[in-house]
Amino acid sequence: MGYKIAIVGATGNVGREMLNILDERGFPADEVVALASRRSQGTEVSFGDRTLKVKPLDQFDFSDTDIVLMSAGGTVSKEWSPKIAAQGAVVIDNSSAWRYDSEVPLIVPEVNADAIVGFSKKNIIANPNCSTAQLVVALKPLHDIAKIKRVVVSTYQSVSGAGKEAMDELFTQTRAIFVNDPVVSEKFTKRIAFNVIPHIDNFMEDGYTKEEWKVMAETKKILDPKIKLTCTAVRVPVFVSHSESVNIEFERPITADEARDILREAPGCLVIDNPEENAYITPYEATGEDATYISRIREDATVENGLNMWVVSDNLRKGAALNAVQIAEVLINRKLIQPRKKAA
Ligand code: 11C
Repeated sequence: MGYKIAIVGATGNVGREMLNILDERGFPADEVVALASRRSQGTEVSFGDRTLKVKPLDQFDFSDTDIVLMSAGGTVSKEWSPKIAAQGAVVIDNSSAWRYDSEVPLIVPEVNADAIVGFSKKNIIANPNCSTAQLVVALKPLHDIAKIKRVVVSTYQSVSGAGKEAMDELFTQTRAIFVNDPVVSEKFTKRIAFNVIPHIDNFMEDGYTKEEWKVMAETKKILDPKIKLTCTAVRVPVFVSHSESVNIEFERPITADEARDILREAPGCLVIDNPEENAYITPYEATGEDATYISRIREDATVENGLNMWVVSDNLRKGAALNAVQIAEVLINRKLIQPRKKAA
């Protein structure tokens, strides 16, 4: 008997990608159900060569569902994850609603898969913010070797992180500029076409944005609470894939060559780093791929034991849908869940 999986938020950017990834990886599911708000009832979404009709979340009985991949935002997750978990399904949530709860593991399988065992307290597992996921995949192998003291990260985040309407806004504004139409900004505070915006999520009292705070808090929870991290998060006019400029200070010496060799062997990482041949990654090239790409690895002579690197990954895949599916695979491969008895 295989598993019954439900996707909540199946019509969104990440929900659709979850369906693609379940299909691509041959996930051991006997049944996959697409759920969303009543507004999307009857909408069709693709699952491999099949089409699924979207069902309303609030009318669905989860009592024989094994795993729920949630990508419907924090408000829906706050209300629905505990209700679904109480019916015995394990919720893997993509929002920030549960990430900082000490009874909810926050998991990136390449980095802290062992922490997953804590899931049974609430039957909820949290998926990190996209900017955090790719960052910790690249930091973990280096931290294991040379112990990271401090990280300075600047992000260059694609508009898909802000949802489908934000992608439409970049497209519409770009077109409007070419045909001399008025440029309207609704999803972003400023024009995003041919611009960059140093503002993602809400500003907090200390002047940082919530996005910047998330990268800091989540890296500590997933990787090591002793790491000091500061972040500037910036939206750029790119449709998919987030890029990050990462400056790292280590406790022990590590050369760029050593870092390159370590990252070449590290799970989830792909090093493309030969500047003489213009071999480095860009977000356009990382889109649709699963890896966290690392380029431009070089020593930073301005600090003791310092390195710089450029990290790029598809924010809808490793930053969201792929990571969630990988968490589900850890649950299954480690036999932490068994398929439940299905209604006849
Ligand atoms: C963005 N990183 O690019 C955000 C999207 O906490 O899961 C994901 C927000 C989150 O806008």
